[in-house]
Amino acid sequence: MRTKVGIIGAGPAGLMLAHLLHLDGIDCVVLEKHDQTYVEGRIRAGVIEQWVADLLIEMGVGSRMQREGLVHHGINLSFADTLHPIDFKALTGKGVTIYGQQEVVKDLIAARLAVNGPILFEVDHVDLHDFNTTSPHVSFCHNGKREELVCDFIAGCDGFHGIARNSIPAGVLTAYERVYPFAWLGILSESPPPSKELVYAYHDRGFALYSMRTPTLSRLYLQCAPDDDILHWPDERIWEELHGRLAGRTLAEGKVVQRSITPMRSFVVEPMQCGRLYLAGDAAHIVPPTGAKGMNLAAADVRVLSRAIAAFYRSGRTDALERYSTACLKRIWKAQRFSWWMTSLLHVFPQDNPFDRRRQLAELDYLTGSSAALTSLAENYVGLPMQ
Ligand code: RFL
Ligand code: PHB
Repeated sequence: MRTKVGIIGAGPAGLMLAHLLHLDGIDCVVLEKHDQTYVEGRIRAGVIEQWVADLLIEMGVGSRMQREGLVHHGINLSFADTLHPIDFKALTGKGVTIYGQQEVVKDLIAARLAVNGPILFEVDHVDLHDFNTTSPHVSFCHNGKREELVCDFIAGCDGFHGIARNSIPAGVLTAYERVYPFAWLGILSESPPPSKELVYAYHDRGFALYSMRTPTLSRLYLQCAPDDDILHWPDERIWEELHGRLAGRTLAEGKVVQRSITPMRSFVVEPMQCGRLYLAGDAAHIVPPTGAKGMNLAAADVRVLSRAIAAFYRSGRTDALERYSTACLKRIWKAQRFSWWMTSLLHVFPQDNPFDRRRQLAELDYLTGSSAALTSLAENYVGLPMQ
């Protein structure tokens, strides 16, 4: 098999890259470890920055999002028994769209299949070769047969636990990491959310987030211990904590249809490339989900990468490809800073003492009383401008 770009992973990064390249007339093959049902059912992100929503529409894959997505113009912060609305529209003129990541993935897979774009599910034993030459190739197993994909470029879009980053020889990458002393327990519940806008709650019992997918389907999160076991969280305990951490609103309970625990980390590798292998999305960086930036950063990386690859095929120029990491990392580090700040502001850190709690409350009080501080939160949340 031969193609121009071999893409490892059919998450948001790999699928968006495939469609952007297709729109530029550049062939690619997507290789995915799991089956289509699994990939389309994986429940994760929900918040799409306005420029990403605009890009999906421009790419011709945004019509269902426009129909079914919920446009939000703000969030609420909850602390000291009070709910504080923050109006992004008034502060920045922009908003965000709430639309599940798995719906974006379904729309992108449908678009890929509609143009007969090659996408192989359930591939195994993926290995990357010779990416320090002009003729890299990927070996893998599919339907019990060993296959070889020869390409000009490889895009490692295979997430944090993928193989692309670890295929790069030792000493090339520098990793920067912070692991947080807590995790998020997330549920999907067949019940209406407690507020029209998302609620981010700081509470002595720990952080909680009240989000949604539709007006009758809630996505709810609780701060829990990093080594917590989902078996220790029967429905009654989950609801008791969700009620207890929410100020001034009643929360309807519903059938819990999904539950999982996600560890929290900040992680970046530099550079995000080695020869003709380019890392994009979670393969290169992880943010704690408090800032809702992960999928949006994946979109930013692949927009930069697709343009650099298109410039190469148009004119033979390699300068944009050489600058790929530098161009992406400026935005990534700002999103890291924002995600770390939101996380530090809203979670209870086990090692904190009463002074730290008072300082956190003072910061929340300052934030909600200062239009300068609120504008800073709002412009980061809705997404900093793309260069
Ligand atoms: P993905 O989505 O992990 O996709 C990687 C794909 O690669 C496949 N793969 C392989 N394929 C072939 N060979 C191999 N050896 C392979 N190894 C892996 C995998 O099966 C998978 O299909 O990475 P990608 O595309 O970079 O996308 C990143 C996003 O998924 C992630 O950043 C977000 O989900 C993060 N995130 C959020 N992001 C937002 O922008 N807004 C949010 O509101 C938001 N909330 C969240 C989140 C992530 C969460 N969790 C569960 C981590 C909330 C949560 C709870
Ligand atoms: C979600 O709806 O899943 C969600 C919303 C906001 C976040 C993280 C996740 O910060």
